Amino acid sequence: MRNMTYFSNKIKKYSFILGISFSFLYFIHSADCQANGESRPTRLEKLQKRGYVRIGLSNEPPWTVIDADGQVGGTGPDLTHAVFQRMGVSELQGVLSTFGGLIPGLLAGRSDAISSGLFIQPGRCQAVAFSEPDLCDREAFLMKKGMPLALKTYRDLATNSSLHVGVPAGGTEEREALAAGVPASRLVPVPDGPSGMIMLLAGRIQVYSLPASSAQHLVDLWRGQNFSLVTVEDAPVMCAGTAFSPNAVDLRNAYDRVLAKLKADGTYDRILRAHGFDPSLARGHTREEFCRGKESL
Ligand code: 6CS
Repeated sequence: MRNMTYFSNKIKKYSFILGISFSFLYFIHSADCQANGESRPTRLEKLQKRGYVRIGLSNEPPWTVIDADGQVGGTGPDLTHAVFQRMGVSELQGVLSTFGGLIPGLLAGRSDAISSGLFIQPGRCQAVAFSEPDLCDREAFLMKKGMPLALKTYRDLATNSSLHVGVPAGGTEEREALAAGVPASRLVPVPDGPSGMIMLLAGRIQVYSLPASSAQHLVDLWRGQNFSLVTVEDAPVMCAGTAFSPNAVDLRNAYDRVLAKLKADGTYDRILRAHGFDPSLARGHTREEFCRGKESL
């Protein structure tokens, strides 16, 4: 018994001495690195060295577009690409996801940022670090032509109890509809635009609620099928930002600095106009306002 205690004390003593020695060596090494001007690379430096940035996105033209050959484009990715190119990261790779899977994918490290028209909202600001606002839009309702009801607001959807309303799965429209009093039992999650159109045609839903630019794109794509589009009157203009992991605020800040330069030199306006977005909407508004829960622009 005495031997056991003797050896245990010895082990404790030598562990303590070893611990102190390693800490000292680490301290000397760190001080040496600092003295030689070496420090741990920043997230941006790591991306610059790797040569590409991975962007989480859903396929929702004109916010995001994925060609038949897998090429990534659309307003968000084109803008994000321009920003990262100025930051010294030349290539942009897309990581396709459902809308609801974008934030979990970012937090799990499957992407370096989300550029998919993710609206800046108080709840999301708790989970990710948004850039300053980039793309803004109104909300719209898509319906088959000939809909006998005059539907202009989410409140109209709440009061017409026969309606089933399609909403992007994991998107803001579900939150807006619930807030206006539409019961969850009448909300139908829609995985993507074409599915929403088929659900409208089949009568599974009578209204499809989504951002106006996405709705217009679908109407153009399905022209001849007699869909009508209404701009929602009781929903604010929403603004999206590029989202980063909460551990990557340094990268987000570097991104914001370049985004501000592109807003000033005309590049931002050119990219947004090329995709039919209004560049004036985000101007003068901040992430801070939307994270606080700004009601309307
Ligand atoms: O951020 C959102 O919740 C929404 N943004 C877009 C571009 N489409 C779906 C979703 O509603």
